[in-house]
Amino acid sequence: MSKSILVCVLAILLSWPAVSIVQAQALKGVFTTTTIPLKTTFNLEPHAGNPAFWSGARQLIGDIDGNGVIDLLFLKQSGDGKAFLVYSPNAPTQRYNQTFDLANVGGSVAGAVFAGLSGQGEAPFGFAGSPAGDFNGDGIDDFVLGMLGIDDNGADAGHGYVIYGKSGAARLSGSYSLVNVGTSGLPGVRFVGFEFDAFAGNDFSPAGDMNGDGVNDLWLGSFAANHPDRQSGQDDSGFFYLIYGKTGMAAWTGTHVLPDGTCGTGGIVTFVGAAEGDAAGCSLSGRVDVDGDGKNDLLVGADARWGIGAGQAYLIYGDGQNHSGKVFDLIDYTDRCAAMAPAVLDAARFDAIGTVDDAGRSVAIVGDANGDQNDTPDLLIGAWKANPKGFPLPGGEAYLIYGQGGMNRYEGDKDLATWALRFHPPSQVFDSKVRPRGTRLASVSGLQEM
Ligand SMILES: [Ca+2]
Ligand SMILES: [Ca+2]
Ligand SMILES: [Ca+2]
Ligand SMILES: [Ca+2]
Repeated sequence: MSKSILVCVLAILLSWPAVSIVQAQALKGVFTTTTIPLKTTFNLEPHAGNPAFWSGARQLIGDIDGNGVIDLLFLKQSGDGKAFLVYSPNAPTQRYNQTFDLANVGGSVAGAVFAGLSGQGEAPFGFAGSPAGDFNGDGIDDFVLGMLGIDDNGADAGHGYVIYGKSGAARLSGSYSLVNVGTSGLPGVRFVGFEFDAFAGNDFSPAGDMNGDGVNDLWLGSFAANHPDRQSGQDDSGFFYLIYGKTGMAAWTGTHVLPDGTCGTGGIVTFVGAAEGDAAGCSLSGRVDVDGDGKNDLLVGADARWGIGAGQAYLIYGDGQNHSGKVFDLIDYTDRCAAMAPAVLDAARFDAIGTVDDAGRSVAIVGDANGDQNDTPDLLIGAWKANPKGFPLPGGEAYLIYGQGGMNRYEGDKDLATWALRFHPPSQVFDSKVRPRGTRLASVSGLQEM
């Protein structure tokens, strides 16, 4: 497989109003240039309050209607939250140099609108979305939405909703409520955080096929869940999950509460953060083979926002095995469920430079940024509170780590000060209008050609 870099964005430093649709809330995934509507303009729905409450995410979400062209997702955090799925027309003449009004999505603009759940406190905050790949194996791409503040299973337990794409006349169109995900009204599945303040659904990433059964799998974050050894209610080590996609009659549907760290939940692998306050799973980027062994890997942030705030990111190498029901602890990457000969993951950890950097707040696996032609993807890690120049308020910093494969792949603990190329802003850019969730030099984004 030949990979070449298309886009490697160390974006950011964006303040309202420029933040509108270009804010780099992770353009995750693997897409081809011919499918991206590069010149299309979208008018965001006006909001009476603070217009900056758009999450600003313009995501390439996958081909959700199966017409061969990648579709787009826009997320809005204000009010009760909304997600706008916009289908890309087949004809390039219809796709480029057009202006669309998102208020017309589901009507004159082909697509569908998904409304959040009202009356649930912080429900809209953090409304996240991501491609899911083809999670039910029917040949059509699916996508996932998150509402981390949903109170269904305790306050702020959180939800992740996988919504299955459909093609032709059956494609999703019009308006939907996320209440119906997992029913015949809106085929898909709802995953629910296992406890109050778990914040499930804070982030996602498509995983590709991690267990070799031919069906795409999904990464799901729950970045304030408490470590199973320390159920103090204040621990917040964070969890993330690998959920294996299933096909045919076995495909996921209905509602499922995510595992709480106990062993044996079918179809799901649990990963628990190493230390109190780590926020493991705060950002996830997968579906790319970093070390060149033919198996997809994961870059995951644990920015320690609930703790001391130094932060780190883990690179976890996929091994192609089925780990259904296991619980891996990031302390030693070892399965907590096996009394004898437990499985151990291959992994590396990249540690923050400063003590309050929140390193790992945003992560992305990107193309071969240094052009060394070794076909090895590179890594981006954002540290939104880093302040290397000593500004009155931190401007943030981003780190580029050149990928290494084969015998040279990263193992063990690595210091970002040694291993990363550092990018920081020339002047302090803090702006009170900037969104609270990552517009300093902390959001990182990448795009790679297959
Ligand atoms: Ca499409
Ligand atoms: Ca599908
Ligand atoms: Ca799979
Ligand atoms: Ca790999």
